[in-house]
Amino acid sequence: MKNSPLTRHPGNPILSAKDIPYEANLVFNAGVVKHRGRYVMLFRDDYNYTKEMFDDWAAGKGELHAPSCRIGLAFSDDGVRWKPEPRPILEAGLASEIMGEKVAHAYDPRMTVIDDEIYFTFAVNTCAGDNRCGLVKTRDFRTLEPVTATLPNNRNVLLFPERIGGFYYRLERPFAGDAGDIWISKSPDLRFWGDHKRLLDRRTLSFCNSKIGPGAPPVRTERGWLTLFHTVTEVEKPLYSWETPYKEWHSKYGMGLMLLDLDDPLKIVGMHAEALLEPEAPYELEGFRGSVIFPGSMIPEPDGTVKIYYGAADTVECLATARLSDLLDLCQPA
Ligand code: BMA
Repeated sequence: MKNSPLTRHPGNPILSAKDIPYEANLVFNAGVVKHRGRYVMLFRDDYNYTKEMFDDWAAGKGELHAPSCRIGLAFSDDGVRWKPEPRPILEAGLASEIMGEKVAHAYDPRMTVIDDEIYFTFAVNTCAGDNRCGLVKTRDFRTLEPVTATLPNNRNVLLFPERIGGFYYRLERPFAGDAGDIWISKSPDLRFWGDHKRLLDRRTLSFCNSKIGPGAPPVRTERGWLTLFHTVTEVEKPLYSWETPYKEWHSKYGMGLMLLDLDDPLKIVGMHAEALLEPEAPYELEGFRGSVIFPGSMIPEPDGTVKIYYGAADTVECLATARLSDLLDLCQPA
């Protein structure tokens, strides 16, 4: 494999459908935090959506239908071995209440701890035909307190873990027309967001040719806020996907890395000039949508390493580790 400061965990995938005690077919795109001494994971569970369904359809035997997406919860003492809770925590019904309109799916959670409180964002597909992001606060994952929700179309939102100059900050990816850049905005109270600014223009990156989106909530380091994002490269040759021959898949997803100014996160102070991780392992290349790496969290550890959690092939959840100092050294002045 390519020379990278990242090490894929030998036990990958660290969570997949077989580990879930309720109906699950694709378990991926998780958000993870360390809170009060244990690791907490929210993961996306697509169910009622199997490879057999596509195989049967290709053999002229069955019908194709869309997946149902919901969000599950798991805990871990070491960040590697996970114990999923017996039930999902957020399905379309509750997501509709939170969003104030009927939604069909809840997916792609991103979690942040601020002042010892857990917040998470999640994407929804609305029955009106667009996508939005909700933000909730929770103590126990049983009661989800709605905080705010975005306009469409915006399904990638994540929070900084601290106020900066008295304001909360978030990264997001509004998605209109063919635009798909990373934006930053701020809020006095997590509800009302303003001073929006395009933070990273995808056209400035040499290692992708399509949209980008925020991936892991920023981590405070001595050199700046370190954050991961996802990048999309459209390729000519169809990539492996269960959907083929129904629909070809041409989008390769990778991981980018950048550093933002600690006091003024509207300034990019460092950028890794190439992808930090690209799909290469079998579990990243083969699945519902092969060649997809979708980062959702980066957790700094006391020994100077970080744990990076990412969804692979829209099918399983994986872990990679790196030395924080190696990642910082990769970020060249922007
Ligand atoms: C994005 C989102 C992600 C998914 C990715 C690749 O647009 O829908 O949930 O992992 O596409 O299919």
